[in-house]
Amino acid sequence: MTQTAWWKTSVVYQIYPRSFMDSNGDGIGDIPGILSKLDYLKHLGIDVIWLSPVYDSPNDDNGYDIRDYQAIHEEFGTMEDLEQLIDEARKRGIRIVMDLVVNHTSDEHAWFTQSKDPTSPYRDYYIWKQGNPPNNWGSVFSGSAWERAEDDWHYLHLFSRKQPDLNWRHEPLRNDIYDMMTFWLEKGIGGFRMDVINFISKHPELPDGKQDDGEAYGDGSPYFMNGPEIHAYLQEMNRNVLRHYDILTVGEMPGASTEDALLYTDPERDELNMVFTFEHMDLDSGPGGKWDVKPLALPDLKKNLAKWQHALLDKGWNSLYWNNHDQPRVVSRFGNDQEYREHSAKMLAIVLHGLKGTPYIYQGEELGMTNIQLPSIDQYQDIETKNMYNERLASGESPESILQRIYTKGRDNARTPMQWTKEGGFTTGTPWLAMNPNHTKINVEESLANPDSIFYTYQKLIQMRKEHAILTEGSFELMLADDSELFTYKRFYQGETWLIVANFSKTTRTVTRDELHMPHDSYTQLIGNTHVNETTEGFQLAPYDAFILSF
Ligand code: TEU
Ligand code: CA
Repeated sequence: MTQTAWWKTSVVYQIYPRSFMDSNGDGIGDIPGILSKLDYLKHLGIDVIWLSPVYDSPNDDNGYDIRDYQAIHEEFGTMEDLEQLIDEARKRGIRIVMDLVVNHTSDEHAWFTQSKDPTSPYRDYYIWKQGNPPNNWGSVFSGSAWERAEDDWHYLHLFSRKQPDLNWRHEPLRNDIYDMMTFWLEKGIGGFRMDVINFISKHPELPDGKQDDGEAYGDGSPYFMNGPEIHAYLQEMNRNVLRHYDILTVGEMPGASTEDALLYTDPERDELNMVFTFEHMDLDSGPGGKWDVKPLALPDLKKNLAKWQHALLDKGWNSLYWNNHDQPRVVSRFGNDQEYREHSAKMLAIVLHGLKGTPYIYQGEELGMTNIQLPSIDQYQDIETKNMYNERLASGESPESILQRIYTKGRDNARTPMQWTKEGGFTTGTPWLAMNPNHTKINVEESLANPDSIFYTYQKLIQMRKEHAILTEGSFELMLADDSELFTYKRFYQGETWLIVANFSKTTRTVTRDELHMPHDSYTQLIGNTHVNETTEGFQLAPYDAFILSF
């Protein structure tokens, strides 16, 4: 038997550097700040840090618009700081995975400034079209996906106009990207998280997308998501770069189905280790997209996660996540951030970490950090949020109504500074984005002091993944798929069965052994946010109770 790959038994912790820890009082998190918190992360027990972009950037999209791939943003520190971070992390058994943003650059990247000249050798590094915009595509961040640069030329930008899309059909561009990746791998990093990597292959004819009545733009996604050359590019990247290193690779892939994911992650195809699916993140949106907010129906979530578990059970691999820097805080979203905040945060942790795959924790998730409600749009920083606000305001929607959408789905919910102490502890200055006022109660200091805190549930779940092969290897079966309150499933490995039971509701529930197809013998409780309570009626579940039993 071959040894299980290290990235299958690892737990990843995502750091959004701007919001993690500020070392010099300018209100912006930085690399020395991260260095000062490595022991905290070691104590939590994580194996890998995924660092959101720290590269030189004009910050139109907080670093996802890169001006220089081989330089560190001066707000974050220096290349020496980053090398020290890699070193100090390694000493603690932690690897650093870097964000790789190569669907687009900043419009201030030297490739793009040169590319504006039609005779430049860099012209074909981007997607330029003469005349009117060649199609009706809209940008993810509102408005057209085409920007007029000079005279009658337009360039494609699927995100902001300061994020022009790279032209992956052009081989010299691909080779430059591979060289840049090698530069980072030679520094000893542990891999890449690849930003919207399934967007890099555009349909060569750039056809119009479907445009609904009353919509200003069409939906180009069928022509740029999982496009015609995507597997060829990833296989080439693998041959040229990835396979020469023992690394973790995860592709961020909106619009990837389980069938796509199997192609991306089947080890025999030599592409990536795993992908981030968006399907479970889209279940509380209506047909109008993420801002068309609707309540989650629990069976949808269970069935979707189960579908992904089954699709990648024998071949390929799943990533597991509730949160990242683009998503609202899960305890506010799928849990209860009021009276059951701690209880439901632990429940969410147990449900996710019981699954097969590599779990990702987003900074502050281990504290049960919550969404924020800022009174005015002026206090928000995120470009997606601000553009959406202006677009809807112009179309006649009231500020109050738009703010409600932002409170539920806005990306700044995830980006408020990390809450270290009851005073805040993130900065001695003014934070770049408001700190959540609940830092007086929800913070690291308090969590570490309380043996019953959410932090220690995460710590234990991480530890369990190291000790029990069933979590990494075991098969999966969803129970009670249509129950709208309970999330229960089983894992099986070498004669052992684990039963994960969670009550996703404020209702008190009973569930019987028969309903759970559970033998009538003894069991051990491995973890929980409560002591399992079985009566002659069955298991008694208080609101948001969750536990794992083995038998
Ligand atoms: O996000 C990809 C993406 O598709 C986003 O539009 C995501 O769906 C959106 O934030 C949800 O509203 C990646 C990064 O994670 C994000 O931070 C960047 O803004 C984006 O790419 C562009 O680089
Ligand atoms: Ca700073």
